[in-house]
Formats: sequence, structure tokens, C-alpha cells
Amino acid sequence: MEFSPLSKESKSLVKKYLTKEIFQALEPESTDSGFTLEQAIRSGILNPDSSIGIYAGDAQSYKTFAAIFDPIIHEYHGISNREKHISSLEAVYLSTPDPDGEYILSTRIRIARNLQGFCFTNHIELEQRRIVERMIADALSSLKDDLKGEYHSFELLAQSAARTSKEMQFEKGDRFQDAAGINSDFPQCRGVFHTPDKHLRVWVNEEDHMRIISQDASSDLSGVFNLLCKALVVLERTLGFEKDDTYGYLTSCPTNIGTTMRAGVHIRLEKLNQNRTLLTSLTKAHGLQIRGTGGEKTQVDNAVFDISNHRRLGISEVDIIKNLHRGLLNIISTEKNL
Ligand code: CIR
Repeated sequence: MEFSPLSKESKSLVKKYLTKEIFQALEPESTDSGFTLEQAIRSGILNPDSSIGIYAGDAQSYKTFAAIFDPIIHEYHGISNREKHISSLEAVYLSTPDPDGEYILSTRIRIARNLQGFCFTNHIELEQRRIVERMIADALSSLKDDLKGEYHSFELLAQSAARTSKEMQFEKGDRFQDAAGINSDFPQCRGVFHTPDKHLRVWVNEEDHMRIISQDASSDLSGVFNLLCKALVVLERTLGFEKDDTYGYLTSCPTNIGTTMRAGVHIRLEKLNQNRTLLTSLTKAHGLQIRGTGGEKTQVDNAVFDISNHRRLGISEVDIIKNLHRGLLNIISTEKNL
């Protein structure tokens, strides 16, 4: 590959940090599973509007290609040194930020996990993907009580009359994920697990081996978080996860490493919708991020915003929830006073 693989218009972090020296040093390298720099930055090359533009194909990518991953991770997560990552998945008890349900429509927390020793979903072969799916489905079948649910493989769903609603399933990944290789062999070895009340769901072999999602149509942050922690403790005991001392849990996209957690709400803010500058400054001040109603890279419909934590590394899971809680109290009181 020639140097300057990224187009001039690209504003991605990979464009910013991939100097000629780093490119020449990393270009001949590959991880034990054969993942190369060219594969890592393919999504950024094919999508000049990428904001990051790089994916890891396996845990080792973060070490082999550290010269490019490190500065991107430092800038995105706002960290400057390699401190030990400390996880805290313990129950929290917080007040509900919107007790009358006037603003918050739902609360959703998701965590990503990848099984130790397997390539990530952008670089995995079909047989390995199948093994990952089976291991996860087996582990999920051991969940009990309010965590008990059923795994629905997309391949079986396609053959039979749907046993789980379309809204529970995930779609093929977007063009960024597609260029990275995440959609290979879709829908094979993909599926969703969910409890009958749909409060807990697990996506298998989407952007990571597992996306574990806890959700409720309320503003009960603690309840949603505590259910997720309960499931994670059981799953971690059964399945080993890729984890690094400083980068925490490892994911295919470097924006998700660390806690891997996105905790957020769907919130209707009619007044702040008319004052986006104020909303942006409020969210920034609390380390929060605004996304469109349908999630990443989507529009805001009917003044419904998706507000969630920006940082996932250099902060614990419990602190993410506490920051979100504090931020929502502030946003809601501002909306009320406008
Ligand atoms: C990009 O580089 O824009 C895509 N690969 C998605 C990056 C992850 N999402 C994000 O920063 N919010």
C-alpha cells in the first residue's frame, strides 16, 4: 500500500495521526492471526467521513499497532497516560432523575465483550464465529430468574415463523462497519437473546462478540444498571473476556474500550431543542454526548435526543452512571426553567 491512503478531505483521527513514519513502521506488521494495518484502516479509507477510521481485528492489534491506536485512544478518551483501568460493576442506588416521566422516555445501557483468544467480528472466520456463537448461547442458557431468556439464531428465525419480533433483532452493520468486515457471512452465527420482558438482551456477533443491553421504558438508571451487572457477573464467570490492564475490556472499535459502556436515555427536550448551543454546552460539561433519535449518525426526531456518556476509558462504570444522573438532573431543571 502507498503512503497517504486516506483522502485529503478525511477529518478522521486516523488521518490526523498516521504519519509517514508510523505508516512505514506498521505497514509490514501483522498480528498472529494475520491482521494488518491495511485491514485496520480500510473503513477509514473507504469512508472519508469517518470520525475515527480504524478497527482492531483482535486483542493483539492494540499492541502490534500501538503507534497508531495509542494517540487515537488518548485523544478520543481524553487520557494522557497509561493508568491501570479499574472496573466497578457493583449495584448503585440513585433517585430517578425524572420521577413523573415528563421527559425521559427510556433508559438503555450497553456493554461490549469479546471472548478471549478469538478474532473480533471484523476479522473472524466462519467456523470460529460459529464456535463463539455456541459458547455464548450455552453461557446465556445458564442465566436464571429475571435474567432467564431465550436465544434466537437469525438463521433459524429466517427458516421458521418468527419467534421473536423484528424489533429485537439487529440489522446488518452500516457502511463503516461493512468496510471493516463486520458484515461478513451475515446473518450466519448471529442472533439475539432476550428475557420475556425484554429488559435484558444480548446481540451475538454484531460489532463485538457480545453486546449486552439492559433497557427500561423509565428513568430508573439504577435498576437498569444493576440488572446488567448481575448478568455480567454470571457471564464473566463462564466465559473469559479480552481485557488489558490499561485499556480495560477490548473491543473492535477503539472508541468502546475500557468500560465498553454506553449508558443513556431517550429524552424529549422541546425547549432545549430550540437552543442547541445551550444543550451542547450542558452535555459537554457533564461528559455527555448527543446522538440522533435512532442512535449514531442519525437525525433528531420530534425533539427526542439520545444522550449518553462520551468517555468509556479512564472512568469506572459506576462513575459513568453517577455522571449521567447528575447531568440529566441539570438538563431537566434547565429545560423546566426555559
Ligand atoms: C467512524 O470512524 O466514524 C466509525 N468507524 C464509527 C466510530 C465510532 N463511533 C463514534 O465515534 N461515535
